Amino acid sequence: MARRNFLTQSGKLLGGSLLLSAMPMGSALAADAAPLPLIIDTDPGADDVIALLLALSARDQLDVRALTTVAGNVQLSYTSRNARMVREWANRPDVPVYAGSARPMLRTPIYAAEVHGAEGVTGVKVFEPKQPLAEGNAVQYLIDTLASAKPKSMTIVTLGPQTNLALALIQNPQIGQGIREVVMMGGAHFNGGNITPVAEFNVFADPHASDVVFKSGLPITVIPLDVTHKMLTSPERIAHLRKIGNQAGKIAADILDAYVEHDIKQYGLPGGPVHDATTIGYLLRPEMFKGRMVNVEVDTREGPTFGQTVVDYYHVTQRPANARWITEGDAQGFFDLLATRLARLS
Ligand SMILES: [Ca+2]
Repeated sequence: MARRNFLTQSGKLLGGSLLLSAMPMGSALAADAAPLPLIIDTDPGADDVIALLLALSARDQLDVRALTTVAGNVQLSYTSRNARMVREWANRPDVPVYAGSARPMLRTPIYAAEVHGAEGVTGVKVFEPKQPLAEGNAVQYLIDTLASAKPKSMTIVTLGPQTNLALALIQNPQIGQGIREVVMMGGAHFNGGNITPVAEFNVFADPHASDVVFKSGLPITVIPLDVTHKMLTSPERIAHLRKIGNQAGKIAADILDAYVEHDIKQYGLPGGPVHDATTIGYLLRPEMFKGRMVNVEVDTREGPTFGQTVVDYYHVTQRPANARWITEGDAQGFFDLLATRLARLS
């Protein structure tokens, strides 16, 4: 983003004030603002695929500089291949894909193949994409990019375990200067967990990494299970995607038809959540979501609460707020947005 645009955008948000430190958390951009520069860290993952299609379809609002991959839903070789696959589906050869961490920081690796399929994507045929990975590691890419970025200019979206971002912050804490906001899918409070009774998968898969992120002092917005489990597919919503009639709509519908089956059975829900895509929905239409500033701590102790996000929702401690915790979203608005956006792809 050009310096001039950045100032113009800030000026609008702040009623003429250029006090960037006073910029509200959340990603509310003026409709005519320059596209938001961002990096998406991801572990595709069926819902990651929908999220990436949505993000890559929104060139007018999101300036996706790179996809960085991490082991999570499946092993790194699959998440990296799947990210390149989505890039090809979305016809975005301009977006580099960097492979990152193959293992979490400390814990034993875990995967979620029973939800996402052995190779990470449900319902569609996987293939080897033509375009290769970018040279270099995702962690180094984050360090190099964020250390030299304009102050508070880059949004980092994490859709999987936060290993890459945590390692980058450990190796060079100065990179925080370039970050406008971290928007993460992860955590659970009111909803309960989806991998243990209290832990959500992304945080449970690398709690030490999320602990680093929550203690970083960076502006953080969290899209937890509390909201994603309220924004569910329905047969009509999936049919609407299929009716778009293009490749992206068919892929999304095929993936979701297979992916939501597990959640509908497991949780007795009328439809399935599309966790990661909800996060991109928040970036595109933040006014559709509600939440509050809270203190979040991650339990990194071995035991039944390992990987739990401990959320002080009612401010019963004096711990300072370190994140915006989203609890409500406009489900129909989100699925309408998804259909409108995917119609722009081929
Ligand atoms: Ca994911």
